[in-house]
Amino acid sequence: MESRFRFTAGPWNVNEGVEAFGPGVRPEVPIEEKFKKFAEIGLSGVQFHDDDAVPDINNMTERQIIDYAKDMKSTLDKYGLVAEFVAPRLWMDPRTTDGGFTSNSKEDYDFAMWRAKRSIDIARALGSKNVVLWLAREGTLCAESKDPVEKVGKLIDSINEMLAYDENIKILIESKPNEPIDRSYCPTIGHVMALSAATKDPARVGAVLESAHAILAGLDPANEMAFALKFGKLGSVHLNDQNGCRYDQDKSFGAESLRSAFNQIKVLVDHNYGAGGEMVGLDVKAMRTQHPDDQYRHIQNSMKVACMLEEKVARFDREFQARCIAERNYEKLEMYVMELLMS
Ligand code: GLO
Ligand code: MG
Repeated sequence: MESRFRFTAGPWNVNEGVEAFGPGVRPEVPIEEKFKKFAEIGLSGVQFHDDDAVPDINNMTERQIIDYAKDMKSTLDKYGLVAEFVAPRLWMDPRTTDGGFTSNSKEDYDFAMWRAKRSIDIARALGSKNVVLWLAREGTLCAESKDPVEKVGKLIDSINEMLAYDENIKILIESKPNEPIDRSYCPTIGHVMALSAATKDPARVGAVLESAHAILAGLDPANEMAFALKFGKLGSVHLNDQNGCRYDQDKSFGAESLRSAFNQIKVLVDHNYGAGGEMVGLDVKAMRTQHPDDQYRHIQNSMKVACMLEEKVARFDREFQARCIAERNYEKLEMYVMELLMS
């Protein structure tokens, strides 16, 4: 399918189906097989956690980590894929149980900074300028366990340290209001913009907006994208969908609300998203019921919906819209959108 966008996904988007109430139901797929399939279905790149790229990262020297990442880059090259970003996985290791940058333990904080710097090294080796911070456990389960003012300061200090470590790297913060913690210190794009402005080099600190995370925060994904776009700070998007305020679902893009999906694509198209090299991540999860022999379908479906919506955006009648606006006849405009989506 034709698209103005370059799509990506992470190795974690093809998984065994482990969840809180049951174990994996699909066999593990080797990373190279995922790359091969990603290329076949039309993705342009891969998103990485640091330990997706370098699985044994904790037991390797800094030199070994870089060399391993360079080999991973050769594997990517083989399939014509690029690395979109590297994200330190600061939520699995026992040393990140209380968070990384906002942990109450000094040793654990140091471990988080070590992983953040290794992520920068890995990004460089993979040929990417982006490090994504999904601040998974930066917040609280017990509100009284941390001083929120001090911890927001710690987030800013940590980002400053990363910016100082490499003068070319860009930090993209992925906002999310909750899960796995109860209350996050960086729940929305507005918070990301404020954090960015407070760092030593705001031009190098942007945002990743994930549709489901905006919905979990009770916000509109397209307007969250728009907010970051206005500040020139939308560095990536994670398109997916979510059925209201329940556990984080990472449903296929558009599967719950086509009109919301349409408006996300519309704001990206209208504001030339991608012109600066930004890519469109599909952070989607297959249903646990899905058989291993068709376990890329949720990614393919999401990409197909995005492309079909691009086509709807191209057909969106701007003159008709202008007339409706002039008449202040928004009922007419709304019905036009419904008909466009259903035609
Ligand atoms: C989880 C996040 C997660 C991140 C990924 C990259 O809710 O969406 O999938 O996007 O770890 O940082
Ligand atoms: Mg995400």
